[in-house]
Amino acid sequence: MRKNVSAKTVSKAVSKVVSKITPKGAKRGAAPKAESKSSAKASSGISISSKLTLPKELQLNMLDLMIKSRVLEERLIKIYRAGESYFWIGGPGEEAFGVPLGLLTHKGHGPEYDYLHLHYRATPTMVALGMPMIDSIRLMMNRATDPSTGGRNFCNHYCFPQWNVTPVSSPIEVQYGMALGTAMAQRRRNSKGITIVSGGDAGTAEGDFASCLVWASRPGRELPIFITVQNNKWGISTNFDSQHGEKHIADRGKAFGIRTAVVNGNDPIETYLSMQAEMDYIRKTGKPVLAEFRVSRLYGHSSASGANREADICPIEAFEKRVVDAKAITTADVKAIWKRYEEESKQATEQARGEPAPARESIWDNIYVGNENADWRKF
Ligand SMILES: Cc1ncc(C[n+]2csc(CCOP(=O)(O)OP(=O)(O)O)c2C)c(N)n1
Ligand SMILES: [Mg+2]
Repeated sequence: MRKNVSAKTVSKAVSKVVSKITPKGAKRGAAPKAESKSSAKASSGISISSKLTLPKELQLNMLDLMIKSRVLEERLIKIYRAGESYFWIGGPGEEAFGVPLGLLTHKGHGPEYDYLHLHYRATPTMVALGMPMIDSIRLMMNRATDPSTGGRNFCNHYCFPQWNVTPVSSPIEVQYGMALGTAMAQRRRNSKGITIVSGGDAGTAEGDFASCLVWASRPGRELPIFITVQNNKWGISTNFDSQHGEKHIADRGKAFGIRTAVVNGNDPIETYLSMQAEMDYIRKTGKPVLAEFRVSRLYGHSSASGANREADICPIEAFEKRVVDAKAITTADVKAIWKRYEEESKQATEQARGEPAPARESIWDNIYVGNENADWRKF
């Protein structure tokens, strides 16, 4: 597949792009440098310090979507606290990763477009793809109107087949195995689309992750798959440093000949540029990339651990400061964005409150294809 592009041409082009976006003195694939004096320390140890840049409109669009996603997630937490939902888990702290991913995805239905195999912290990506706030709230409040699951699954388990967003799975890491399937279909058809898979650092201990590396990199049968890991340095309450002998999770790709990158996922500009280069490489060569994005986890693991704000670096605060300092926007205008989305989230909650819960009869809907064998009582 994609035989018209020689490996040499691609690697030349990519190194050109990479040298353009890599700050002086920094090595591609190396961890971002320690933060500047002015930036706050965090448990993730990753702050915004790069001098990279993007067009002003794109930066403001990213900021807007990051705020929208955060307001939405904080609304979901409030809904949980008000006793109007059972459980919360989500993506605050991953906005600088998720928003660029959504913006760079070729959105559509079928193998000519990108497939997304996401995990439960993917709200920023879904918001950037264009998911209305209310569709997340409907899922959170288990309404029949929830387009992802008809009110049957718990929050952030999105499923948007019209955008190739495959169902988020509660068992972690299985998406790395499933993603191989869409990548194989795309390879077979020599299609323009690529497959994107995301998940957490702790989950990479599972066999599905290793299977993904093996099957993505078979010589002569490489797959067009963007394997991403959001490393927040936690797996519930187990910390990264007590579990990983390797310095970077991405380094594991090297043993398979997979191209790798380690990216400051708290910096939306570095993330955007790096993703763009990696996704271009996959589209051109049909080969995989394993990229690790260092991110924050701002409200703990989930409502199971209290969902309280923690002292990790906030990628939005840092980005806001940067665009305001660059005079791309005023503080007052940023505040107005927060307010507008706050209002939208309240109205959406109000609307979802008035919508029906799933009917009893719908319990077997969407379980297996065409309900075949769905009802165990008929076995
Ligand atoms: C197969 C499986 N094992 C265990 C769990 C319980 N569990 C839910 S989230 C989680 C931690 C995942 O950590 P990580 O992969 O780093 O993702 P993060 O939550 O930090 O984004 C675990 C162990 C699960 N859902 N599925
Ligand atoms: Mg983690």
